[in-house]
Amino acid sequence: FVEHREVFIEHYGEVPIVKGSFNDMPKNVQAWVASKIDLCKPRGVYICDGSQEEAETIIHKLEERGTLHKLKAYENNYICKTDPKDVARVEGLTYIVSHNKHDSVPHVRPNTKGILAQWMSYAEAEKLNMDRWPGCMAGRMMYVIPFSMGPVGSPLSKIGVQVTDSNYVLLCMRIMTRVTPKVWDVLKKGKGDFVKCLHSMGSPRPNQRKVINHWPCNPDKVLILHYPEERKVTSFGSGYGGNSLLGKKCFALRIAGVIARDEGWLAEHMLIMSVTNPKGQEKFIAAAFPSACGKTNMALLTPTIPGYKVQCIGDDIAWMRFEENGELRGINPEAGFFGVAPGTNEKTNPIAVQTFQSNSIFTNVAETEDGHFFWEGMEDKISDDTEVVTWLGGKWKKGNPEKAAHPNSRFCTPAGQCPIMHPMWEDPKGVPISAIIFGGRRPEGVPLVLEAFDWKHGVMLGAQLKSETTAAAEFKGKKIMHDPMAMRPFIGYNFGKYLDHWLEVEKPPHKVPKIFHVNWFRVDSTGKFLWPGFGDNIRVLDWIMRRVDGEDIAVESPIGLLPKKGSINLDGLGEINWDELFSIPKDYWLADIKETMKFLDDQTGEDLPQVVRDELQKQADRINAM
Ligand code: GTP
Ligand code: SPV
Ligand code: MN
Repeated sequence: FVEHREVFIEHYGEVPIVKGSFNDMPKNVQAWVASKIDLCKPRGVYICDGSQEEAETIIHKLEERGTLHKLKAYENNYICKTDPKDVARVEGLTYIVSHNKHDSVPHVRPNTKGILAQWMSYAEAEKLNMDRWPGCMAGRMMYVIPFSMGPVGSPLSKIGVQVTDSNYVLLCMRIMTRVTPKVWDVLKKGKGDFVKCLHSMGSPRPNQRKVINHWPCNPDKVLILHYPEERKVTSFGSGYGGNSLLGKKCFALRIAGVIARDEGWLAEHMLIMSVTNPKGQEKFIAAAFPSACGKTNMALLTPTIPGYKVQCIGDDIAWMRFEENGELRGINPEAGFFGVAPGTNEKTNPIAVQTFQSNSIFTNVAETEDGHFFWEGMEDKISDDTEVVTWLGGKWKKGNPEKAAHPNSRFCTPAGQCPIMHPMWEDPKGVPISAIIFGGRRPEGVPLVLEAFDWKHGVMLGAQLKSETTAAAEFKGKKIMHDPMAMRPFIGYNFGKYLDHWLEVEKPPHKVPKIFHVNWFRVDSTGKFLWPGFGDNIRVLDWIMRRVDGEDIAVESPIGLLPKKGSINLDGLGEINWDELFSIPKDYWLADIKETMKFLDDQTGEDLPQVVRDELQKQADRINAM
């Protein structure tokens, strides 16, 4: 029987096409895949269809090999542990390649290391690639993954094809994007444009490096390159999330950001949610917080005050464009959540917990002896003598000071399983956005919420965004870092031009939303959070919605419009120190604005829009006059 089937197997040269049909792919995809077969020399090519059977076959194989481990307390939930050297995005090895350097990065001031994207020349990229790609898939299968960012065939959606030698990546891409051969038809009917996404773990057989946790990778040679001019990404050496699921940050933010600039729309690191108040009035809100600063939690928020309803459109990435009638409409280009596990529990985020009860992949979490996932924040779920196996494979019990799960451990779960997805979450037209929120982890000085005076001031507030570093990237320890627009790691072109683009969308007939800034993370002198956060953030959203409706509940301050005392519903919260939560210490803000002006001047030099410079100066003058 097997022999009989062999007859129907296509070949590309010597390389068998073990699944799918090479000839069914559009001609330009065939040509691109062929060139990658020639380059990477896999032992076979597997053209994916995204089906359930396909996933089951792969999962079964990975279970046998030990890469995946079934969590026996659930249906179809699996743990995957990576090589401990491959646990987060690597910003330092992520570059934009372009012919003209300043298409990609701003003119930084002399002796300044630019941190708003890194540029690499074509010549340098070619040299580094030659040392990596030839033969890098030897002995491995090459998976060809057709995917759509956004609903298949919708006018706002974009198509990608990822070639990878990682079947973990295939399984996660299948959750995070729409993987389907229908993509071929869309390409054949349309202009045929697709984003080329090439990925390899960089670990050909026989293995050159010891494989740890059945997770081949090549940490010494990680290199993530974006070629916006060619709508192309190449990612080598890492299998982890944002480094390897190329539809996500590489395509949907860095490459799409450039497409968005060219076509007049916005690709942002934002959640989109809907809030309905007790009067039945609904508003859609987009919010940009840096990595691991609360987007997933806010997008899935369970309101603590009665009568409010929250529904989710997306938790990480928003593509937004202005319609002819001036309305800003946004879609979530993704199909799943790749969310931070630690801190997620039935109290903080019950909706996420319901969502990942099945069909999910957990990376670098711990496991209890009875087959439940476990991580920091779930201590209530286990007893003192429950045995836990940590993400590193060690034995662990409650009270052990080590971390059971990696701080950047993640759940990968289908958005369609989330009980509060909005009925319009896959609507090709998107949803109308009436407020944009920026925020970060600011233990000191920054009030719970403020409103920008206008669009220009709001863009400046976004540009000055800062946050404490988290485990989502390679930075060690906690320090306050600039993360303008929550996009520092995800910018695909000159950040000064990016700010210009934001400023330019304010023109007739565009109705620009109000812009706000929030901070859930301010602490008191003992280090305790001043604000309970999570479900109680609905109280701040309620204030924001009332401001969008023009209610007279704000007072001017040097840094923006603050809530009038008592205008945020604090019913049932117990002790909240309003004055401390909203104080704006003059010394702090003077130092902060000075530092921010220097940062933006150093980092964007002559590319910083004059409007932003003026807004910073006006803010500094207001603070000085306090
Ligand atoms: P990425 O997926 O990395 O882009 O992150 P994200 O912005 O979606 O962050 P996420 O919602 O996953 O939150 C990250 C961490 O912040 C989790 O450990 C949460 O428990 C914590 N967190 C989220 N919201 C709040 C809040 O309102 N208050 C406090 N104190 N912590 C929060
Ligand atoms: C982030 O780091 O912002 C994430 C996770 O959402 S990753 O997909 O790894 O980028
Ligand atoms: Mn993110």
